[in-house]
Amino acid sequence: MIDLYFWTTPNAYKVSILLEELEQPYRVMPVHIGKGEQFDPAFLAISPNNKVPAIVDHDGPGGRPLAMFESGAIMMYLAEKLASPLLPADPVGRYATVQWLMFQMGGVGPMLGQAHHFRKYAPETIPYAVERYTSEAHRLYGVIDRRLGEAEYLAGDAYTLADIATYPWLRPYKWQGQDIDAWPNLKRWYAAVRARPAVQRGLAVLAAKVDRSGAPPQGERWNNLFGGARLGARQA
Ligand SMILES: N[C@@H](CCC(=O)N[C@@H](CS)C(=O)NCC(=O)O)C(=O)O
Repeated sequence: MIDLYFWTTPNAYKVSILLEELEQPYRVMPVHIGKGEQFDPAFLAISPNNKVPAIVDHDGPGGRPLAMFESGAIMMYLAEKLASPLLPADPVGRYATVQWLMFQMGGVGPMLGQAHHFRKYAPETIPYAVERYTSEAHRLYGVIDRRLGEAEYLAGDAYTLADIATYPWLRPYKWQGQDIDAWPNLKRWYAAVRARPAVQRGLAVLAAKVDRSGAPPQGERWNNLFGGARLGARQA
């Protein structure tokens, strides 16, 4: 059995979608990051960077429990454990998948996350930051669109971890100031990924567990996510 520690964020959806694609049984454990639950010592023992997602695989290597954080590493571990074609065995397909997964982890996630932050969550509008991250999001959408103009999926002919990792980050494209209609190849891929039953299940299973209005966090919740409470929580 796998425990998935999550909040309803793109990085956590990557793992629930993958677990659905792999048809693995798992339990979902909410970590309310607005309330500061990511700083609980029990969670920090699993995820020392105080972020979701994290997993505990109670049937890890050697039959022992294995705790992991960082969504890309978790995805590679699960796909490799199950010898899934979502992480192809042949070196060309495998490293194409790893390459586009790293592109998501190092580029798409952090940059689009900053676009969310400065466009939606920042307490004041900082035009330089809004422009910087909105235009970087636009550039990344262009990279994805060009890639999907030459291949059906990010890593080539087959749907892989790279697509699962990227899709949840593009869902809030309006938050990032982007227009999906401007990118025909990306739009074709987006519709194909969204139509997958495992994708729908992976999104629904987490959303059903939490009561979330979608309104930007304020007050104490903002402070736990972005403010000085974060340093105090680590020192407590
Ligand atoms: N690189 C990490 C990023 C994880 C991440 O940023 N998680 C956010 C939600 S999407 C979080 O848990 N934030 C809580 C915090 O920073 O205290 C991954 O891909 O797993």
